[in-house]
Amino acid sequence: MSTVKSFINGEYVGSDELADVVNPATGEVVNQYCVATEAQVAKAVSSARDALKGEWGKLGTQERVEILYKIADGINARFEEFLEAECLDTGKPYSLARHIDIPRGAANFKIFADTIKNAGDEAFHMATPDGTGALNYTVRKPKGVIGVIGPWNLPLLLMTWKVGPALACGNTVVVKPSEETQLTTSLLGEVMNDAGLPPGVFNVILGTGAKVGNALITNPGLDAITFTGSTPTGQRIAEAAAVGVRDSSLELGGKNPGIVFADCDMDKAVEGTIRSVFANCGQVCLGTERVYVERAIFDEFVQRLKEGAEALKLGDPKDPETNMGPLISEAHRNKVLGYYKKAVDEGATVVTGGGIPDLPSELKGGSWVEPTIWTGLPEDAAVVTEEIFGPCCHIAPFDSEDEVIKLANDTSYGLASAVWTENVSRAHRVAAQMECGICWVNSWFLRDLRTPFGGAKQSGTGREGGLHSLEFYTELSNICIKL
Ligand code: NAD
Ligand code: 6OD
Repeated sequence: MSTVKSFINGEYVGSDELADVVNPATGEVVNQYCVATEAQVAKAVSSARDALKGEWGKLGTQERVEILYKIADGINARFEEFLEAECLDTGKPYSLARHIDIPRGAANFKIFADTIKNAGDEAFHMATPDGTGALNYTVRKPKGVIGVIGPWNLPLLLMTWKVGPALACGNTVVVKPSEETQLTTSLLGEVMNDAGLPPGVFNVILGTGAKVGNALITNPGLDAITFTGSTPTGQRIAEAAAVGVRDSSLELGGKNPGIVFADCDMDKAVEGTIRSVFANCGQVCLGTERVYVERAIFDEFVQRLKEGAEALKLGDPKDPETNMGPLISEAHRNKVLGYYKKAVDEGATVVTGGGIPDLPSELKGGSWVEPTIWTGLPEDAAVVTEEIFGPCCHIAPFDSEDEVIKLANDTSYGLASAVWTENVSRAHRVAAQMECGICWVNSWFLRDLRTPFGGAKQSGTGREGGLHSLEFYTELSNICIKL
């Protein structure tokens, strides 16, 4: 058992208030963490501000790029340590974190180092009445001290997705990871020191959202806040950011549709939908929770999805055969099981699952639930409208393209959608009408990190990714020179 600490001004700092860290696969307390005090939150922000004015603020782009490369190499050099830490905190299968979370966590530093290195500046010649003209050109400056607040589902990946571009642009950061999953963010402090990042550029404060998160977002020393998490917390963060007219970037929840046309490649559609519903135990903001299937193939598709769900192997996260882990916590399991009950109360047909799986005794204390599929509910049922964030979906039939586009868009969220069809004209036509930030055709979770990422409607504001991240993390100045 170790004690996880905040990382402020290049040093690990403890506090007298300790909180337990539970392994969601077993329910055992595996670590403790020191809750950051109010003074430590303030110190993290002031250290980040001081660092802007120090050595870091004087580095050129190429020097920052070299440090970012070293950070990526540092994560890769300690790959197994990051992997163990992430899987202990989240309970996710090693096979998943080995291929997605940890490599992406490292890649986020390289990608944004390359983005800033290759970003051009705008320049415009303008006419003037005296005929000599003027030259306008833009200069990118760091925005300042950025508050980064992360969720627990892909902790390292989603935190570095923000910290990578923030540092690439010359900002300093104060990161508050989710109270459920702090190990990899805290560990990153050592990597930052080893990479030669000056003290105060990267700070981590540990604690709950209500206490430590709130102390951070209400600290006037932040220049902008970037957040990944639920829609209600996103609204609270936007309110806090409005004080002082600070910018915020919000990546929020989803209730994403999957649309399966009769002209799909059935094998691909089934395999892709299984992944999009059950990957990471359904705790992926981009995951599918509503599946619409054209009536001609409805029964076959439901049967095949049922077989796929029942073939998933739940168990020890270290076992390479395991492809589904537990939910993040007992509290989240209670929420998900509440939806499982509500679905039945509202008249669902339970195609598979709906309860707690029977697992070996050492896992019985964990937050496990069965992969679950329902049919037969009306569109206004709770499990069809509300984000559950668990391994479950409702499947409904549809009869026409126009009908399914309406059904898919009839939600207050707008994060992602997946369309399964082999008809290329239909693919373009339907994708263009999806009201969301990303629409996949015949795939899911396939992402070029240079593309814009974010949500429509209540799934968020702003876009990050590639050059779009630079827009959030830099303050653009125009210089106009009269020639
Ligand atoms: P959450 O909103 O409960 O918590 C996210 C973070 O916000 C945590 O670090 C938490 O401590 C902090 N927080 C909570 N209240 C706060 C407050 N008042 N002030 C400051 N910080 C506060 O979300 P979660 O349960 O960690 O994550 C699940 C949710 O995140 C789901 O809704 C999911 O869809 C969403 N999510 C979205 C994306 C995306 O990219 N759009 C990615 C992952 C997760
Ligand atoms: O791929 C990403 O950058 C990203 N933001 C993924 C979000 C996953 C949500 O759980």
